[in-house]
This record gives sequence, structure tokens and C-alpha cells, in this order.
Amino acid sequence: MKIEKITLHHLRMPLVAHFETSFGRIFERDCILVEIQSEGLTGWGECVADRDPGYSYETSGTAWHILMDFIAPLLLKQNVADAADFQRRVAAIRGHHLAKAGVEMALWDILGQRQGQSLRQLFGGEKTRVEVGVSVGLQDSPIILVNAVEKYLAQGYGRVKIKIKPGRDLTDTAAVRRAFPTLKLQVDANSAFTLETAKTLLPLDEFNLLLIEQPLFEDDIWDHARLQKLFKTPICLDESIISPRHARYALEMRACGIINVKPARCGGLSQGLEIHDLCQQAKIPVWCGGMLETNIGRASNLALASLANFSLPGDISASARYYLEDVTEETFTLNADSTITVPSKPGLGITVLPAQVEKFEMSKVIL
Ligand code: OSB
Ligand code: MG
Repeated sequence: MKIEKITLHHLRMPLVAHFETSFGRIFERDCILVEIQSEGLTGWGECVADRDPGYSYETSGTAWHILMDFIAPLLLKQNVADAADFQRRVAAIRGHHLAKAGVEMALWDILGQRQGQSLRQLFGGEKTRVEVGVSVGLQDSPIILVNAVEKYLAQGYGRVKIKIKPGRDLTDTAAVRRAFPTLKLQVDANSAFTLETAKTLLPLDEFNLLLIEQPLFEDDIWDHARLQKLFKTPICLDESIISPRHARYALEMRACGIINVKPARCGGLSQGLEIHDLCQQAKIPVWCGGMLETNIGRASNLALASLANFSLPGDISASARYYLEDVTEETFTLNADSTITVPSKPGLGITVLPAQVEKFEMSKVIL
């Protein structure tokens, strides 16, 4: 693919309701849409770096800089064969996985369109509908949390994740478990505990949770291994897995029983696919995490989650859970069996609406 033009769009999307994690509360979600023109085709990608460096050190600001000043110049006027070729070209740029992943997604979109194949087909995914759940942020009280969960259950979600942080862990989880004794339930701490403070979470073992996500520091696979020995409930790593290599470390150290695959965190869909395969061989289940994406990133997540070893429900909710208005013609809705249908049209299988992009655009640059 000859890369003729790259346009970056910095968007700020108002969320339908605020979203709070252990690192903060947001009312709007930033992202950078990467639009690539190649031989008569347009590919779209979504860089999920947020305004603040809460989840990751990357922000929409750093990603903009890396995309504009380092990644784009390596690609413009070049003939990029595929995702592997792209990764070779940007290998000298250290880190900045979220920035790289936004571009890789757009390249996959073009590749699929060229070959008349959906991303699911390109990836060899076998499922045409994927099981999904909803990630519920921290609420102002356990009662409000139970009400929020109830609202999502009424919408048909069959699996719920709640966010926890020190002081808002056992009581919140107990309240939800008491209200919904058989619900598929899991918790996510987003690195808010230490090896010492995480010992206060031991009673979580009595709540029949699917998993406990990322209790400790993002760079601390070793302490997660020590912590996993204390818990019956599988620990699931999110922030710690920044490459297939880190996935291998975690498996070899038995630091977790489950991995949350977010391709962006690992530098792109190709790394997400590698981690899927690695875990499949090791008989470790994976599931697809979410970053409050627009429908562009959601289409990509659905295609990835169609692979066989994505055997737990993903954090891929219906469009309406996130935004009142999105940037594509398509709207993703929840099927009655708590699944979402994987796009089947070539590439990402979505049509971006330029007027919608413009509506939420903070800045734009054409390279
Ligand atoms: O840790 O999984 C996380 C959103 C932003 C940053 C980190 C996380 C999340 C979520 C939301 O949990 C999942 C979704 O997109 O629905
Ligand atoms: Mg997480």
C-alpha cells in the first residue's frame, strides 16, 4: 500500500455518563482518529490515548507529537506491505504503543478493503457474534452502584465489571454480589494497590468472581505472581501486558490466570493476535478489554474478539453505553444473548461520517 496522505483528528467526545476509575473521573473522552489515504482507499484507525496520563503514560498530546513528528514521516510516500512491515518501520521508536496501534488499525482497514475481506476474516476469527459485558465505573455509593448495575442487566448485559480502589473494594463488591447472587462479576483496580494493601482484598475470594483485574503496579509482574499465590480467584493482567514478551513473562511466572488483551497497549492488532496465540497454547483464556472507544475502535475490538481463545466476555458494550452520537453510520447494539455482532463488510466494516468527526474535532492536521 502506497501511503499517500495521513490526516490526524483530535476528538473530544462527551460520554453519556461520567466514568470513574481508581485514577480519576472523566466526563469526556479524547482520542485521535488516524485517516490514511492509499491508492483510492481510505483507512481509519483510533488511537486510544486519553487527555490525561492516568491509564498509560501516553496522552492525546504525546500521541499527536509521536504520530506527526516520528511515525508519519516514516510512512509517507512509502509502500507499506502489511502490519509486520509497518512494525519493522517503526521499531526504532521506543514505546508509544497507543500511537503506533492507531496507525496499524488504519492499515488493517485498508488491507481488508483491498482484499475484500473483513478484519475477522483476515484474523481467522471464527465467531460472528462475540459475548460482551459492561464495565461500570466507581459510583458515589454502593446503593448507586447496585442501581447502575441493575440498569445494565435490564438492558441485557450478562457480565459486569466494577471498578475498585482502596476503601471502595469489599463493600462495593459485596453489595453487588448480594443484589445479584449469580451474576458473572469481576473487578478492576487499575493498579491502585500494593502487595501489602492488596492483602485486604483476600475476602474477595468468597464472592465467586470471574477475575480480579490489575491490582498492582503496571510494571510489577513479579509481585502479581506473589499475590496470585494468595488468591483462589484468577488475577487478570491489563496494564502490565505491554507486549507479547510481557505476556510470556506473566505466564512463565504464573502471575495471572487470565489476560485482558488490549491491542493498543501492546502496539497494535498484530501484537494482540500474538498474545491470543501464546495464551491459547498455554491454555490461558483471554478477553478483549476496552478503552471507551468510538465505533471505529469498537469494530476493531469485535474483529479481534472473534478469535477462539477470546473465551471470556469482552469490555465491548453497545454504542449507546458510551456516546449519544458516534462517528460512524453503523450503531452497535446488544443482541438478546449479551453478544454483539462482528462487522462483516471489508476492512473494519464501518463508514465514518465526516460531519460527525468534525463535530467533535479539537484539531486536525493533514500530513
Ligand atoms: O482498565 O479496562 C480498563 C476504560 C479506560 C481505561 C481503562 C479501562 C477502561 C474500562 C472501560 O474499563 C472498558 C470499556 O471500554 O467499556
Ligand atoms: Mg483494566
